[in-house]
Amino acid sequence: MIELAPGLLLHPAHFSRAEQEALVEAIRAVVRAAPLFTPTMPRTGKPFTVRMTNCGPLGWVSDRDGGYRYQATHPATGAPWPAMPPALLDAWTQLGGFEAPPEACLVNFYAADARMGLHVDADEKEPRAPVLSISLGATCLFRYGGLKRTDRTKSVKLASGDVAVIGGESRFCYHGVDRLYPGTSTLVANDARINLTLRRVTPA
Ligand code: MD3
Ligand code: FE
Repeated sequence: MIELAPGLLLHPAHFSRAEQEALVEAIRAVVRAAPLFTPTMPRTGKPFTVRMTNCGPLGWVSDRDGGYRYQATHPATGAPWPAMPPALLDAWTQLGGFEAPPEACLVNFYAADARMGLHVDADEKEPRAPVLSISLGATCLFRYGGLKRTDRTKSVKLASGDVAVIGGESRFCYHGVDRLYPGTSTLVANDARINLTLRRVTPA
């Protein structure tokens, strides 16, 4: 385990190749039940380059009229989100260090040219709970800074099987994904990357 910043813990290669393959299979089943959608920015309606879906009781969505929010149903199908795979709940129990279970697993699907701009995860109402992030597929260049957008940033590569736990003083730090590195993993086709973030949304 590496402490990148106070409360920002990186567990390199936490998941074995076989465990990563099983996670990808579980996420494929989630995507069959809850198809990937393209979120859009509040007010402007500008599309994200990352496609998303969710599993668990709540899911994160965003569109021009409704803005960023958690809701119990898929924005296109209206169906409840599929259950969280047990392996994800196990990872939260092992690494999350928080008494109550996660309520949302946001699935981010990055095609080779997708990015995520610098932002803070602030839509959750349990600030004591960490965000647990699982990287699968292509290595990415991840950027993280401080509590202000203008604070100096550092960068770290996140590889397939790595888990980051973002809590404590780092929970509301700015972060984003600058780029993917092609040819770094055979786990997901076409140099794509999948990121899973487990979140506690309501007060425990
Ligand atoms: C560092 N996802 O979905 S996860 C997101 O790789 C998101 O897809 C990125 O940011 C991804 O909101 C990064 C890791 C992460 C999450 C929250 C953080 C890192 C963080 C909060 C503070 C600092
Ligand atoms: Fe984030």
